Amino acid sequence: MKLIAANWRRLTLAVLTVILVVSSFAVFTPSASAETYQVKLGTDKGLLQFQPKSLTIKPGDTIEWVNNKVPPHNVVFDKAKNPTKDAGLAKTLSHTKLLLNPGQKQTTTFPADAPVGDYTFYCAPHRGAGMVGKITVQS
Ligand SMILES: [Cu+2]
Repeated sequence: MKLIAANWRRLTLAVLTVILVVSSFAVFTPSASAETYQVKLGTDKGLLQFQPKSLTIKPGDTIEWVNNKVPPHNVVFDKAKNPTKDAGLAKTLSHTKLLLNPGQKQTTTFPADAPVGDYTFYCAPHRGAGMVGKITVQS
């Protein structure tokens, strides 16, 4: 009888351990709702444009900027062309440092409370050449 009790206790412990391990995975697995999108700086064909030029995302999503052809490039969000004309937000979304080498990456994560609407961004050296893009945030 003692032996059965000891085995039962050991089994209970094993089951509890499995439950703990499985539930910790559930807690630490990031939620599947936030997405990451890639935007190339300079098209594959060597045009002075973002590829893609426009993108629709949700608050909390991330843009990965990948320096591609005809550098240098940067990413500047226009402080006058976002839903609430928020200069501070435009600044935090921007990467003004010029990327010189193909393959360099930067990321911009839109805050979970980012206002919905259109956000215009440009590449400072090539703005005049039309290197302008738009992120549309939808709820
Ligand atoms: Cu550029």
